[in-house]
Amino acid sequence: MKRVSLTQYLVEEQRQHNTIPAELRLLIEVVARACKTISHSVGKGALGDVLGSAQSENVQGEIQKKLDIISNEILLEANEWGGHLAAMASEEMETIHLIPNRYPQGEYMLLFDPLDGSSNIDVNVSIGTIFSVLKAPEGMGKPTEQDFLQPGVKQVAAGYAVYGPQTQLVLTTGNGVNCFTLDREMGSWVLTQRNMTIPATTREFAINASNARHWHAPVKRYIDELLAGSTGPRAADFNMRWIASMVADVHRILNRGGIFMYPADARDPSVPGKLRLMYEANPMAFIVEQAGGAATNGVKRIMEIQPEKLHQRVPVFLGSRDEVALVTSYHQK
Ligand code: AHM
Ligand code: MG
Repeated sequence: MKRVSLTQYLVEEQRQHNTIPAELRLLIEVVARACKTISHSVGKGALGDVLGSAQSENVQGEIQKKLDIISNEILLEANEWGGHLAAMASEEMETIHLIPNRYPQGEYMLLFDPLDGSSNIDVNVSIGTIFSVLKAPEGMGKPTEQDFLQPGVKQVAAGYAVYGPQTQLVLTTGNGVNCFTLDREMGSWVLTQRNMTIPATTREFAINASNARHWHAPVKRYIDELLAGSTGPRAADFNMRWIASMVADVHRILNRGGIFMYPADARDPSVPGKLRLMYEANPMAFIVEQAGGAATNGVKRIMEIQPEKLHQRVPVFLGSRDEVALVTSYHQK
């Protein structure tokens, strides 16, 4: 079979659909190259002295792991010089990162979670990088946090890399979802799955069930019905998976269907769920919708939420369309 590289795919997409201008192509290639470097560090583990905590906290008050910081640095450094970006934002940085004056400023804005699934780093379980690309607003001067606060429907590209048994890159530019596998010997990304699609129905769900006592009524009802199995109202047995790396859970759903949930719960009304809207939920929602799935916060489409803060959290229900519709309908009742 003829191998199609990431570069070739991007060039051909631009020729056929006009959706990936040269600057965006450069951006995607630079991010993909950074993910290659992160994958290399992840793969070294203890041999590269990259495991463990960094003795610092991020803006969300979470202890940072060494790899969180290393990955953040890799992405910043890789993306500063190309002239394709106006600014960047990251889970690991309190405010936005401007492009240094010595480099030209471009028209795109990049957001990322440099290393998602941090709790899995030290135990050799799949982790990933998530990214979202927006366009700078018309007539923007020096970029501010406000310029980033655009709803997910404005994303021009989104993707993630998953560092698992294989390193893969899943990408959308608004024309379907494609998956590239890193050829470690050649150092290149090779297109291995075209037009990934999520089946509308599923018998598999993902939620951290240790929070069950805090769930709100609609989530309780939905999960109780799934757990009741073939003798319950759903008249079917459901299987459960929870990796605690959103990237890995979403990757499974893209490959064989399923529903992923990280709901808000009764613990602290000022913290609606765990996942962040702008660099976790939105890019994943874009990918999932492009693969024929759905993504809501329980009430509305995630990508239509107007962000108010860079690090805003949001409840997440995403994956197979029929199940997302059902749990969303329980919230609306
Ligand atoms: P992180 O960005 O700090 O790694 O946190 C996000 C991760 C998601 O990947 C995952 O779905 C979730 O946190 C797991 O949370 P929990 O430990 O509560 O199960
Ligand atoms: Mg994360």
